[in-house]
Amino acid sequence: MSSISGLGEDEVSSFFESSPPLKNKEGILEKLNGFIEHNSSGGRRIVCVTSGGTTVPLEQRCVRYIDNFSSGNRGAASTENFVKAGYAVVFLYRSGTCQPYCRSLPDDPFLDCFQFPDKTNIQVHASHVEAVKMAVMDQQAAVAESRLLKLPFTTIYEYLQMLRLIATALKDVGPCSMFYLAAAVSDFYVPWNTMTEHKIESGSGPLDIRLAQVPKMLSILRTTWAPKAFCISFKLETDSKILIEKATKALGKYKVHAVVANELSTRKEEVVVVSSSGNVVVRRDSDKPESIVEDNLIRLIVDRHSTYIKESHT
Ligand code: PAZ
Repeated sequence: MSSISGLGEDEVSSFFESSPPLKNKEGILEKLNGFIEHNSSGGRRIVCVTSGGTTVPLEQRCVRYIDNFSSGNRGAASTENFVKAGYAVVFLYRSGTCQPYCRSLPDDPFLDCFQFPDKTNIQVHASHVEAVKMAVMDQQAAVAESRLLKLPFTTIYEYLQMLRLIATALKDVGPCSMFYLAAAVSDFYVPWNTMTEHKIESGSGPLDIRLAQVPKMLSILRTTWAPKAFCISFKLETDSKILIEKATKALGKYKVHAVVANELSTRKEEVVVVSSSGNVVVRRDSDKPESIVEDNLIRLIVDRHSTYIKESHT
């Protein structure tokens, strides 16, 4: 059943009411409020970057789950660029996915980066010295200046509860706040109260699971949680023929300020920023080997955010 406003508020309420409570909610809120207070009182812009995929547990004592694809690379690279542009970043990320400042480290950094010349010393391999030095220095600087707050999630339940906490905590920051929603969020889930507690038994033939649709939280974020925030959502497709059409539809439906459209196989080379002022293709500078698409993307988004803030004050 939908509410009169058509936003599906009933579905949203029942999603949250039936979700398992967020662990350490008070601790998260305390960190979040301190971070927002520190940065907003200094006049700094604050962006919430979401990153990585959400899981959908199939059992309450979860052994099996459905996952959404995302390495977290986009969110991590974008976070670095936002910090460079002067923003404070709440990095809401899937545990175990790519982290800011660690993109140039090997996948298993501790095992690959270090060596023991003797029993009491540890050294970084010459081949990784530069990458480790930059990762440690940049990350420590961002955290020491209170410019980076990392909050991990795993399940769709944790992600949406944390997004709501962040959005409502940022409400008073108004136009100087931004949501940059690069996480790959499940469209379907098993409602907690219909989920079996224990591991699903095998051996009795094929498994039938009925997945419910995850209520669309983007409308609620825009209208209720943080209506004055600048909001960028993402659209991923594997069929390039429908990508722009889908992104344009999402722009109209959720009233976000722009939708970043990307195709799975080319997502590291180019994206299209779809907005009411037209579509802009943003590419990686292919003549510069170090260049990543997020360098140009964040420049454009920051520019658009500046215009939005100016217009909000007039
Ligand atoms: O995390 P990653 O760098 O591997 O990929 C980024 C992405 C494709 C998940 C992101 O750009 C994106 O499109 N997120 C939204 C996905 C969606 O449509 O649900």
